[in-house]
Amino acid sequence: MPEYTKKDLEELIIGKLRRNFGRDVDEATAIHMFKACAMVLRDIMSARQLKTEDKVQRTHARQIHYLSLEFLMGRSLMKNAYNLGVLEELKGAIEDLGFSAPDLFEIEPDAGLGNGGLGRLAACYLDSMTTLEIPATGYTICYELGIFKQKIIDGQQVELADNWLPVGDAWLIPKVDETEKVHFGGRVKDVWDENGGHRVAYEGGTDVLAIPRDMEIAGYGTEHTNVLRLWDAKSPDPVDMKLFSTGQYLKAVEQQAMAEVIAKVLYPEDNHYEGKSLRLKQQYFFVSATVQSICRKHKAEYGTLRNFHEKHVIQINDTHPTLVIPELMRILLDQEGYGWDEAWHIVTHTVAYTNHTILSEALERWPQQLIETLLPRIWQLLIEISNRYQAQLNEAFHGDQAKVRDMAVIWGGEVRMANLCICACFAVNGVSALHSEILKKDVFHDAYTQNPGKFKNVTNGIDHRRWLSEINPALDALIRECCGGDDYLLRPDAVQKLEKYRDDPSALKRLADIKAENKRAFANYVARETGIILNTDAMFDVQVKRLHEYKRQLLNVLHITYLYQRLKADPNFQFTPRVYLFGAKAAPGYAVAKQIIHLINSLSATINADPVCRDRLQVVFLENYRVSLAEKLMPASELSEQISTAGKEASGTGNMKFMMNGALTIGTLDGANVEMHQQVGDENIFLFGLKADEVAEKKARGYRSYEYYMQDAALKAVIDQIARGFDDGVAYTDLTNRLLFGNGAPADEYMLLADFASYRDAQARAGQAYLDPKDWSRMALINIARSGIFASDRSIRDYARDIWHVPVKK
Ligand code: 26W
Repeated sequence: MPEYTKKDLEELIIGKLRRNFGRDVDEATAIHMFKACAMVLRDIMSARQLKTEDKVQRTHARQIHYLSLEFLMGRSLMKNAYNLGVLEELKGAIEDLGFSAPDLFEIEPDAGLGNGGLGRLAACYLDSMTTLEIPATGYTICYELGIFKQKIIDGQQVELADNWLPVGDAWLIPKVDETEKVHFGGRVKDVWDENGGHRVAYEGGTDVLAIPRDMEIAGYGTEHTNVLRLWDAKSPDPVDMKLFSTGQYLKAVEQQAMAEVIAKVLYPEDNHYEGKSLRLKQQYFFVSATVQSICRKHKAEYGTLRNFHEKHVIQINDTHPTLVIPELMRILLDQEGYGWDEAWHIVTHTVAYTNHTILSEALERWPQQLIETLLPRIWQLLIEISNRYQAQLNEAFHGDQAKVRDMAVIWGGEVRMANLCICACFAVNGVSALHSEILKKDVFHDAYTQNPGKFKNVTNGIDHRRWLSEINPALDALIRECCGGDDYLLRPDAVQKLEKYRDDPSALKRLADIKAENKRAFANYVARETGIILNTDAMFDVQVKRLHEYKRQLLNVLHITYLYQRLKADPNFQFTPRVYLFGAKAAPGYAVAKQIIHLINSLSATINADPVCRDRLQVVFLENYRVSLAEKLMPASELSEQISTAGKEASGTGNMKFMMNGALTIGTLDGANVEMHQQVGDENIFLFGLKADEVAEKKARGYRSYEYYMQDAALKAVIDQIARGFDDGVAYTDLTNRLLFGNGAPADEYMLLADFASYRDAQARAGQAYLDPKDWSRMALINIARSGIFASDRSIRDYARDIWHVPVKK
């Protein structure tokens, strides 16, 4: 029996409409209605959150603070109703009040406060930490504009602002009384008191207010409720009255504008570092507000920070929040008056670091000069940390200067954030088995030899309640029937029981029917939104993820072009009909990525208009790929493209979403694909391509893509055609020159040509397998049955056991 009946919810919604919007139901717009529903659920959650907070206080439990510049939350109405166990009641209430529940769910804007994998992972982890009853808080910036909205105009990406707050703020609770002040710039002065005690004082500079806007996070099957704290930036003075009264109107509001731009927009670069001063301001603003807030609450509770590290873990999500290290030092030294050693002990027993990428262009290296002017006190502390560490390294490596240089925190006028994390954190983890091995063997090898115990692995996971049960109700129903009820919602391993049905014709038929129905539903959606009619009889072959060269969307394009040429040359060419679906945002400044999007659209226009491709080959670029689109697409997908150059994709999490929804994977042995392969075996996945060590070896020996081009006539024909272009007359010689000659980068840096033949074979194997629907369905069932290990509940249990040392719900 749910705590709230349909009738209860109706009354609460009507009350909200009246009190907050001054309207009765018959005058309410859909937006009013959405907001009223959100606020009703918000109230339920916030009452529970107060109880959770009381309990944490009473039990003095150890808390997790998950710091991330990105939380890609997506929509929350259905999710929260689901977790609170009132989804059916809410739908009923909405309908009774004269609205369509599906339409209302569609009105909610995605909270797109992230770029891709890293941000979505943080969102899944919040759900699992809460469901497992871990006292945890997420922290991020309340960006006014989330990840840009993508429009495709004349085949090319155009970015539009994503102004989500006017509707999305229904979930947020401002906590003005918990405002913190963050200081920038100015000068540091040493002050000695009469006893010779030393203190620092600041002269000049500016303050920015950080105002929390809290989002409540409901767990599933528990009353435990956590919070995602989103910091908004405001100037302490609305206008500078002195300037204002002397007629300098613009100058008077300048400072306010400066403060408020900090929370204006999410940086849309994924896996690419740019040393922008505003980005550094964002990082420090967010980190400083967070640490101050944690310390303030801790002191109110315990009266001291001496036991801080016993009560808190600060998890650093990639290096973006690394300044938390010197910021906590600053508070302990300057505000609490602790000595260096005690402060350092507390800090280094509090912070833990997760690495999410080994791409060198993603490594953050902040220029000294930027930090020095923007954060003078932090700079002093960084120098001290760096000097002490360097002395330690000199001793440990007996003065081996090459090693000391590689591991240094400050070197050549730059602060290397990853090295700072390695130096200060009590745990460092990668996000898949392969990735964690590469960190130990390669990226952080010397640090690993110094302190092997510090290095851990936690393979990523996804919130299976959202990414399976909620978005794929038909599959959810099948699993419940086969696995003895809804046990699997809290015990994801229970999906294993599905495997008993691997040879049961009726179960396999049912699974195939579910997929077919989901394909039709997705095709209907695409038809409504775009007018494009997808061929639901063909295999849905899907590659959706950020556009990046290492992810090799271009390899997929090479292969589609190859199929097209075969068809043109021989209209009787036999192959399994495909609908190739792409979805990808390119960072606005990433020209090559934008050209690849343009190319996909050129190819798509040509193929879709060519009668020879009718019912056999279709290519569609889905505009504005985002969480809410992924939720519609995953249940309809049949082949999952996970084709990055081995060694480059830290883990991937889209791969797991596809697997759970019964798509088979075509992929390289990269990231978590390796562990997926371990689960399902050679027979249930389409592997191809060089392995990570073979990639490295080939590179070392001198890889020449041109030789593949010259030796494989089909490949040559494909590349030549792409260079010339398709029906729209746009030539892509920039891209093909990059593959053959480099154009500034190493030629074919990501080894598409080396993997092309192997990829083509794997595609053919997948096509062949699809021709036997029963066998395909059997492979899909095995994939689903063995996907439980990729639930984020498992990941969080790993973190809790191996890194955080906190208890979790049994
Ligand atoms: C400073 C610019 C920048 C921005 C974002 C650098 C790096 C990032 C992220 C760390 C990139 C990212 O999202 N990495 C992805 O993290 C996922 C979650 O662990 C992994 O599944 C993906 O493989 C990894 O690419």
